[in-house]
This record gives sequence, C-alpha cells and structure tokens, in this order.
Amino acid sequence: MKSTEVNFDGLVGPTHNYAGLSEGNVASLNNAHDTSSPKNAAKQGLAKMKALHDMGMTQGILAPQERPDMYALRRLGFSGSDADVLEAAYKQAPALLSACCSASSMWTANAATVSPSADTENGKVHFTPANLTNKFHRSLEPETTGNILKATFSDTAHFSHHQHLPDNDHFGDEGAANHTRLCAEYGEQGVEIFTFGRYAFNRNMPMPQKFPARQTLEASKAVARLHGLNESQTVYVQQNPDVIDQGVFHNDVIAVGNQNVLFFHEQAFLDTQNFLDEVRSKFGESEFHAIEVKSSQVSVEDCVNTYLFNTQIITLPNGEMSIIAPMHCYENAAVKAYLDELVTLNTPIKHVKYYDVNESMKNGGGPACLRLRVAMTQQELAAVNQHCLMSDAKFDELNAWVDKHYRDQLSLNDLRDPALVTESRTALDELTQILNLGSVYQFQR
Ligand code: SUG
Repeated sequence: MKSTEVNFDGLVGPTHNYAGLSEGNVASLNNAHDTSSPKNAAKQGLAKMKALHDMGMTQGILAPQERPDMYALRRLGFSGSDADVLEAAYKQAPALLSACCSASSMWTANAATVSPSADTENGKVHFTPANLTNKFHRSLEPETTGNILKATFSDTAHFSHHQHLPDNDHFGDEGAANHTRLCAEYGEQGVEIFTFGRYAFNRNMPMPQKFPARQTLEASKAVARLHGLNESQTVYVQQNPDVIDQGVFHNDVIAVGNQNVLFFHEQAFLDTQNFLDEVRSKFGESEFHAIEVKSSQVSVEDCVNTYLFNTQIITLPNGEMSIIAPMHCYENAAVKAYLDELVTLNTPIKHVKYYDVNESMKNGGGPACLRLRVAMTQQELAAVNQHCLMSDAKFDELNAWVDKHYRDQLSLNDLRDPALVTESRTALDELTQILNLGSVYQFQR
C-alpha cells in the first residue's frame, strides 16, 4: 500500500527565548540571555514548513505548549495572583522562571517516538511521548504533548497512544531525536534504530564524563516493547560518549536516516562496524547506502556548529532525496564543500536546500529538531486531523495569527510580565480553533 512520510513541525510558541537551560547543548549555553524574536522564530518555522509543502510534500503542524507554565510555578511554592507568582519567581529563582517559560516544545523531534503501522504487532501507528527527564524545562512537556498528539491523531482504529515512560532518569527518553527508521519503502516493514547514551542500571559501561547522556538503553527497550516491535527488525546502538562530551546531546546532531540511506559521522557510534553489520543484515536484500563522513572531511566541532546531520533528508515526489539544511551549513566552507560533492555521488541524495532557522539554531535546534516524522498509509493519512496539515490557506492563516499575537522581541526580563500569560493563552485558545484540537491545554480544562 502506498505510504507517505509526513513531517509534523512544531509551531514556535509565543514565549520563545534564550535562557541557557541545556547543559551539553553548546548553542543553548553560548546564546544564553540574548534577546529573542518569537515572531521571527515562528515565521522562520512556518517558512520551512511551507517550502516543503511547495515541494509537494505533505506537511503537518503540531501546536506549541502553554507557557509560562503557571501550574509548575505554583507547584514549586509560588502563590498569589499570576503577577505575584511571576514576580516572586523572578526575584527568588530566575532560573525556574526561565525554565517554566521555555518554548522548547517547538523541537518536536523530542515530542515522541513514532512507529509506523508496518512495524508494529497490532498494525497501528504507535506514539509514546518522550518524558525528557534530563532537563527540568523539557520534563514539563510530555503530558500536553500527549494531549496534542491525541487531538492530531485521534482515530483509535489507526493510532495507538501510550503514556510517557516513568519520570525518572533511569528511563530518560528523548523521543525521535534518538530514533531512526530505515526502510525500502515507507509502507514496508523497516528497521528501527534506537540510539542510547548510557545504561541506566550498569554504571560500569561506557558513558560520557562531562555532559549528560540523556537517553538510556532501558528507555529505548521499553518504547520498543510498548510499540510491539519485532526484535528481528530492531537495533540498539550506543552513542559514542566522547562526542556527547563535545556537544552531541542528541544522536540527531550526528546522524540521520531516511529510507535506504543512513548518513552519519564516523565518530557517531560506539562500535560502528558491528552496528552497520547488524543494520545491513536486518535491512535485507534491498540496496542500502551507509554514507559515512570522516573527521578529515568534517570535524565533530563543525558538525556541532553547523548541524550538518541535523538536516532533514526527505524523499521528493519524484523519488529523489533532498537534504534540508540550515544556512549555517552554507556558511561553513568545509561543510558546504562536502554537501556540494555529496549530491554528485552515487547515492539517492541529489539536492541540498538551505533555510534560515537561526532563531531555533541559537537554542541548538536545527531543521530536523523541528519536525516529528510520521510515516502513514493513505488511509491513516486520511484519518489525521486535516486541520493540522499545511496548505496555502493555512500558511496565510498561521502567519496572520503570529502577527496578531507574537512579540517582536523578548528578553528574560519580559518573562515576569503577567501580560505574557494572557497573550499566550489568548493565542493558544485561537490556535486550538484553527487546528481544530479541542481543549488540549490545562487553562482550557
Ligand atoms: O533540548 N534546547 C533544546 C534543543 C533540542 C534539539 N532537538 C533535537 N536535537 N532533536 C534541548 O536542548 C534550549 C532552551 C534554552 O536554553 O532556552 C533547549 O531546550
């Protein structure tokens, strides 16, 4: 049956800001406390979605979360009116205020792990929201993520939704950022690759020394069990701890796959040879392309600075593949030269297109971070909430919505402004009507 892979990009929320919240994420720390532009950020994201739509791709939209998270601040002991809560948090614990205002749900590669129906025992598409336990600001996301996913993929005849894994570091789960699916065609059974950073219950195994490994093997295995994946089509591989210590906080900063292509840096994995042998044997007879970039071609530092591997590899309607890259790749001579050559080689990747997603990049989120991939049959696609799919009219409607509700600039000092709570809720309330989501936010319930 014909299947399509749909990218569901996260809409950037009205509180997008730079708070330096992510230890191990070089860009987040380097840009801490800069003034952000929520309006530009949202528009850059919409422009990327529209560009893929214009290429003939089916493009989805995932709603952002409610921020500031007043419920989290109250749970942490701040009380009184919203203005009192924000002012007290700003004075007593500014880091908590920043965390509760983060628009980090925009990086929907971390929203969930998704297994297409061709891979699962019950023949449905499975979703497990990521618990994101490693960072406090991100750990606030999974419940609302689950609500948004259920409102977007509501038909229980086709879609199975699981609760996020236990909220504990042992089951640290970062969703699709540490998960890649390879397949001959999207509708055929594929090989699901889970990349983990450490073992939760065995401290004698390799692990990074400087920065945290966010994903555990135990979390990956739990997700595979929940989704009813076949062991013979599943691969677990450990990230190289040394590259985590160099700023590769998610595997999608150093590797990306699409259909029969795995594009990765030679330092991405521990024991690359065994890993590739296992992938090849599970992939089967079809042609498979392992595109390995050597350190002599592009250094790990350049990967982290340009997000060469946080590019999207998409299959265009004519069957050729294109890389969707951030402008940072265009501006770095070594990376640009590498990509110029890549499209001339004997691989399915024939095009590279560059987009400005700088507002997201400054927080360590490239094009691939901004999207959650969902491969679906035509029947499943017809069962998706159609209001969440990009069209020319939807693009105009969402841009007008951003113009109406988003600020041009936001500094950390602005986060204590109680007007931001009202602005954000008004915007999201209107968005739930545009995307026909029903009441997914706590303030609506
Ligand atoms: O979790 N940055 C996000 C970036 C996520 C990128 N996603 C993928 N690689 N798939 C993170 O580190 C920074 C927020 C701040 O510092 O204000 C942040 O959360």
